[in-house]
Amino acid sequence: KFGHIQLAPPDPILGTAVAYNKDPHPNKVNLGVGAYRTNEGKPLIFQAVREAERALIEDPAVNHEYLGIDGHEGFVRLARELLLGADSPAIAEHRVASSQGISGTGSLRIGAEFLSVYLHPPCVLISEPTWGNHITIFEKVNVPVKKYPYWKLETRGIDLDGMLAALNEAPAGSVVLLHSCAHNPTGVDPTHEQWERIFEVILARDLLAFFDSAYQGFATGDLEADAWAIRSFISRGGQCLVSQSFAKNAGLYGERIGALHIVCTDSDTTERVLSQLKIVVRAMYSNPPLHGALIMAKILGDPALRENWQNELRGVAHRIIDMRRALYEGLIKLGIAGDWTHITSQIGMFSYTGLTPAQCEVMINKWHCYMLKNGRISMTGINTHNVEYVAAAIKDSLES
Ligand code: PLP
Ligand code: TYF
Repeated sequence: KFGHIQLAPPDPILGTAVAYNKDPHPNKVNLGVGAYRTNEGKPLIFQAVREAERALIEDPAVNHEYLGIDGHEGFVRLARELLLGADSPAIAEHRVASSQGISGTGSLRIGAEFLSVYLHPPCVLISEPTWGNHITIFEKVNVPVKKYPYWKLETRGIDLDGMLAALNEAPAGSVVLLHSCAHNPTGVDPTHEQWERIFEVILARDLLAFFDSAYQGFATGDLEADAWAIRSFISRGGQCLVSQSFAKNAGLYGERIGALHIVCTDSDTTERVLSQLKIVVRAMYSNPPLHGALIMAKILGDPALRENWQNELRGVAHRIIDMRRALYEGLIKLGIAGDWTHITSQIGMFSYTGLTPAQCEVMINKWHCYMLKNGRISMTGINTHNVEYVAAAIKDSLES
């Protein structure tokens, strides 16, 4: 029955972690997977998460019953307010259909399936480059995938003209996938003015925006500022989908906690949309996991815990920003050729270094600095102990 099945290639991102773990070299550096590490190279458990978990164990009202199909009501409400703003008119007008999702990926997946079944979009436009799973998720639900230009190598910045031209040429009804902040893998986000030009085209051409919010709080350290693009689009009357993940900003990677929000024009439509979204969920996994929802509901609903979380998150984002500066200064100190200001101007977890695949091979094979072959490094693997080593590795790779 199964003899004809061919071996699938490993995930190129998760594969770097496997290779890193196997390498016995004492100076090895993990610049592959986008997961936060402390300055000591360890995974971080947020204090607020620890406290929330402790409180949950003691709470006699907590049990392990099933959640509803659309998840934990308190979590979903608080998560939606965190993303869209507590004073969001769309929320006040009951125009947002929200369901808990299995982290960002699962929320993207139910959103993609919902679109495929109920809207039959001619295609989804995805940035070139993007997080690889975006492509696979839409392929799985048979929505044709097209790319819009995003990255301009010469400026190591955004190709806004290319992006707008692609949006202008897209068939009406196309879905446009947008990274709401901290673009993966480039680390390049549109400015507010650039976002406004993007939104003008989306609204004028009747396209449907699908925001992926995987890094709220990780770009600037400020949860409000990092939600600006989504809130701005909705304030212009835009309808959209938003997938939301708490993997990064609460360090809850393995708990798979997130949500999908669908912003509609009126409350009656919203009710019908949510009822159908629940049909999508029910056949896929029936109802979502509980633990992460309880943790986030506790943190978001408790002013002291919430503030503690936000402060620690700000520190995390600023450690990354500090490491950008340290890496940049390390490269300058070594007298590296060329302009490396993109290391400090890029935003979020990743830096798109501009290293060629051959130079990446030198980084990996000679220097044991594990990174993606497209030149992406995860800044979270850099710390005060290894930043000079990484700078030396980059300089040597360029000269090899
Ligand atoms: N979207 C982007 C752009 C990502 O980088 C990631 C990966 O972390 C995700 C979505 C989904 O992550 P998760 O499913 O762990 O929430
Ligand atoms: O891009 C990254 O590194 C993160 C983590 O299949 C990740 O988004 C990578 C690959 C994957 C799931 C998560």
